[in-house]
Amino acid sequence: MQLAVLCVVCLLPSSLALPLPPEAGGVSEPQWEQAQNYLKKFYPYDSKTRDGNSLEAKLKEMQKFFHLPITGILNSHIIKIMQKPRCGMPDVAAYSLFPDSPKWTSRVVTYRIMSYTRDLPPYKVNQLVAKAFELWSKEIPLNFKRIRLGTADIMIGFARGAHGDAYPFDGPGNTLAHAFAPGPGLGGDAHFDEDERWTDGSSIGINFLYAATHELGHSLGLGHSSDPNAVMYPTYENRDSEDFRLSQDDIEGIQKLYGERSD
Ligand SMILES: [Ca+2]
Ligand SMILES: [Zn+2]
Ligand SMILES: [Zn+2]
Repeated sequence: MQLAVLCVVCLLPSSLALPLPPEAGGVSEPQWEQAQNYLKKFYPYDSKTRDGNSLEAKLKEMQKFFHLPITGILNSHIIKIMQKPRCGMPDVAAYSLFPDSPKWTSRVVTYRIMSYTRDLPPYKVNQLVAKAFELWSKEIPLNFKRIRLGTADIMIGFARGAHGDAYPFDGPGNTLAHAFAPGPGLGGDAHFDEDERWTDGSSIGINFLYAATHELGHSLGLGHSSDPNAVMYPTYENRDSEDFRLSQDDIEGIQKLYGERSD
């Protein structure tokens, strides 16, 4: 399971060099802690550079990803980005660690919704998940079929805290959801933090259609994009749910994996 393998690497704290350079002053102790945790979590491991595992290198990776000046120095602007609610998957191009980009090989991919949120009626969740799949399937020659029993390729659910995989959720805010790249078992599965307040756009909260479209992008094999207009951008931005759609960057990414839909 590709992401599990990746995260075994990222969860080895002993291999991390501490701390950031002394210029990193001007941030409070809790912010410093938060920054270290953020960088360890979302910039887990870079096999390409020799010092890719130092916090300074991770900070530079993050600055590059967010199109900021690459200084390796922590400041209040970066802290602000770190405090935004976001997806729980790392920003490093995870799949580039492996020779083959994982993808589904059958033309029909099944999904099952295992558990629901108390924030939305179940029929609404079903509708929004179907819509999220449709946004992707419009662009690629894959069809998604919902099943109600048994094991589906993509198992979808809401959970809080520790929920049976190696990536416990963290209460309200910060990590909103995560999903696994295509593969057997946990592969393709998408989990949403039940400690968030989920909305269909009609009230305050995290837009579930947006989050579902993003997570299903991972379920189909896409990593994060550094294009702020992309659905696959890692931080959550409030979007208009009415004319919400994939960006050109998302479409190019998914078609690179699966090709174009011909009908
Ligand atoms: Ca959370
Ligand atoms: Zn993500
Ligand atoms: Zn999970």
